Amino acid sequence: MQEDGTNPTARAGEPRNEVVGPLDARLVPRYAGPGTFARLPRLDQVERADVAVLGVPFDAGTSYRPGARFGPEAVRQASRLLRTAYDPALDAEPFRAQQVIDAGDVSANPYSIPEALAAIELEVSGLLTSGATVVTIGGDHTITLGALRAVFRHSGPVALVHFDAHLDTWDTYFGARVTHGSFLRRAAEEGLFVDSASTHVGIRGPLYDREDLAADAELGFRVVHCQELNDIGIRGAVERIRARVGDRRLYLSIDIDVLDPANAPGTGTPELAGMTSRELLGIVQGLAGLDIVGADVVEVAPAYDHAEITSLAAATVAYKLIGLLAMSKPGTEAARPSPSPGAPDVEPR
Ligand SMILES: [Mn+2]
Repeated sequence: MQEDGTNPTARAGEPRNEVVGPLDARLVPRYAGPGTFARLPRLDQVERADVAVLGVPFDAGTSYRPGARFGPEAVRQASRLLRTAYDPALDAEPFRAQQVIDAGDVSANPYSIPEALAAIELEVSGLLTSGATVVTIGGDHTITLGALRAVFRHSGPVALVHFDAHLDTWDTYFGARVTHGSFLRRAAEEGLFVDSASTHVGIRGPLYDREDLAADAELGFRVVHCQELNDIGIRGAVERIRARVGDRRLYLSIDIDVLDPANAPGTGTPELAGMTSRELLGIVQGLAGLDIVGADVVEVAPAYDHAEITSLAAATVAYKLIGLLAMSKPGTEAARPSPSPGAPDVEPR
């Protein structure tokens, strides 16, 4: 919105519904305008939201490089570069098919992981109750536990697809049970996901112990190891993930360190021989049509980034996630460029 109350958003031609989109980059330069994700409206500028982008600046769960607390702002800044209206790879209009907003940041206590997680859970729960699906921007990976708890309360146990170089199912660090390397074991103990439907994608690198993979498998996870992509490719990875998920509700958690350090240097625990950004986007796009009830992109640590490589990767992945949500929502057809002849009008949601 502009100060005079007019709305210079984001579309050529007539609005199809009441959705308030991002600023139109052909009218307001992408380096200008609000600092929200993709220059979207804020929650208080719309009546309701289908999708909320929520920042969680928090990094007290990190085990090596700190700094992911600055991730949400870096991802928002990098998201200015996105051309938002139409994604040909998905044939989707992510910000027209649904009302997407930037819900700001959770005020997460940097001195208390339990209090931070409670704040995250409360915030995500409130958004879910209001009818919005939440795409969380971290923050270190610990924050996913708060989001998963909220999604569990709202939707029950979900299938979990976890993109990461690391298992994140270790038991403790220095006696601490909730960290960015152990939150998934806590999530398993709490029954937050369906263990027979969950997959790690992109795992690689040396481990603390020979038994780590077996201990992880006992929690129900199956793994698409990063090295397997050499043989099975994007299509094979997508097939394996989709077969595991089935028609269950799905939570997608994407640690940006699943990318190779060349594609994402600005992260807390980089790991060599990772995915290319093309592979990651290809696999994520391959999950179109699944019933996504929550998602996050985490572990951008801007102090180690160069030329916004990592934050742009995270912003683009978040944009893809929002595109997937547009495709999994009833009413999507109304936002397609060419609705099939005779299709009934769909009310704005
Ligand atoms: Mn992780």
